[in-house]
Amino acid sequence: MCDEQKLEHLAVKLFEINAVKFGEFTTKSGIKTPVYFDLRVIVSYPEVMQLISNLIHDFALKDTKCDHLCGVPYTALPIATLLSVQANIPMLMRRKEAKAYGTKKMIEGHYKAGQKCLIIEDVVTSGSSVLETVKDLRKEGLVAEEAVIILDREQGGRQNLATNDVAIKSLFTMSNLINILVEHNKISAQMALKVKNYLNDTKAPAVENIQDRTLLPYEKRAELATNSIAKELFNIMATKKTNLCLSVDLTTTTSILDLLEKVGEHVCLVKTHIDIIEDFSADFITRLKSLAKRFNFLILEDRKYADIGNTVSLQYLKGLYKVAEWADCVTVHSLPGEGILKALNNSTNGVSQGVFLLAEMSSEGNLITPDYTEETVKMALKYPNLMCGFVCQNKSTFKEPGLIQLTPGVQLESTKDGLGQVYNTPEKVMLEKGADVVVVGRGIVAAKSPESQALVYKDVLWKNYLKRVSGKMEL
Ligand code: S5P
Repeated sequence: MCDEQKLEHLAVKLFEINAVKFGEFTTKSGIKTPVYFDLRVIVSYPEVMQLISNLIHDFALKDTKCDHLCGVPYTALPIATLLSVQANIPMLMRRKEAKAYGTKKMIEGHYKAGQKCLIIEDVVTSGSSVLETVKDLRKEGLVAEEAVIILDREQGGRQNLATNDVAIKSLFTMSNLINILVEHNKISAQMALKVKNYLNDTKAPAVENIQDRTLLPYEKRAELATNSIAKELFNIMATKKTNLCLSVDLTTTTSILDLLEKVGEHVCLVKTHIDIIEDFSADFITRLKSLAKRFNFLILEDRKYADIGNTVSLQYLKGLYKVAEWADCVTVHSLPGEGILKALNNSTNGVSQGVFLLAEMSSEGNLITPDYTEETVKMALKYPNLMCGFVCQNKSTFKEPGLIQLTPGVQLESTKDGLGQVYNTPEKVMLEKGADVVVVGRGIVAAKSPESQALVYKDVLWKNYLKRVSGKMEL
């Protein structure tokens, strides 16, 4: 039998075992429907199970590269199992509910973040069940972008899944299943028309968009980072339980070092403006580096380079400050074009370095446009080994989970500073604006007690981070 014939045979079989029924039915949600699917019954028919698994294998698995298969619970589980054995691709199992004791794991099996998982499902109507599984897989850092299904009811599921970056391949669409059944005299042309009209009139509701890097925990994102500094920063955040970056905008070396002695344990990153220091010396850098080591934080020089590649390379490597020798990462404008990234990429002979590209600014009336932001992100994605992430204000700016959103313009109370700076609250930047690392300057350095204020910021930021990765927040 050729595949076409096998499909026809399967369609007829599904009809004969009552896995697909025609008449007057009422769904769980109270909607009347002339067609009803119950593929749970197929477990009673080994021959049908075998047929489905062979067809999916030939149709979708033979030429697909994936590391795992995962069935959407429960109907697709036995099919996924058969396929896993047949194609020799390891399976993952998604729980429907977390265990009440022990690990809270939703995905069982051995896997690594970044691996690709193909989803298997029986019927797609709105796509919400596939999406539930995608969500849990993506929470583990797995790549879930493809689903193979037996039947697409053609009621909007394909589109709903596409908006969440999931492509589906189906053995049958409802229309071609109906056509086969008419051809084999299983249903009348009149019934076929009734079903087709019903499908046209009854679309499934749109589903939520879960395409959201901010739902992943930092330790998973560390595994997805392609730049070594970004990886280290994600890991520091996860171990120190802080995503606070202190902007030490002070003008003397002693004031900076004294402050870092007090707050170093609360921060993951220290941001400097090295050219505002009045008594800069090489000794300052030695002491700064030693604090970074002792308290386990990284150093970001906020130089905001914005010249042609050659000049930026000299500014980065030479001069009084020799930034390349001590800064783990630097901020860079995309304004001059790609040459600036090429120059930095070539500048450090394999020494770990990272770039945060400015895609948006916090200041009022800044001239960055949405097009500029989009082009900046595109430019950055060409340099995966160099890029730590973006200095930006919005979750939608980029979606790559291995990159970091560094968001300045944060204070507990004030909303502006009189010179154009605009502030958001820690809660807002974490829950609405997608910040990963949050930059606080004067909110801490100008406080009566910077030490206790740093702790306040660290705690409120971490509380909101936990809220968002636990999924217990409105998105
Ligand atoms: O858009 C931006 C980008 C940056 S890096 N807006 C900013 O405010 N910054 C920097 O973050 C700015 O240069 C300053 O060092 C810090 C914010 O300081 P604060 O005192 O307003 O919290």
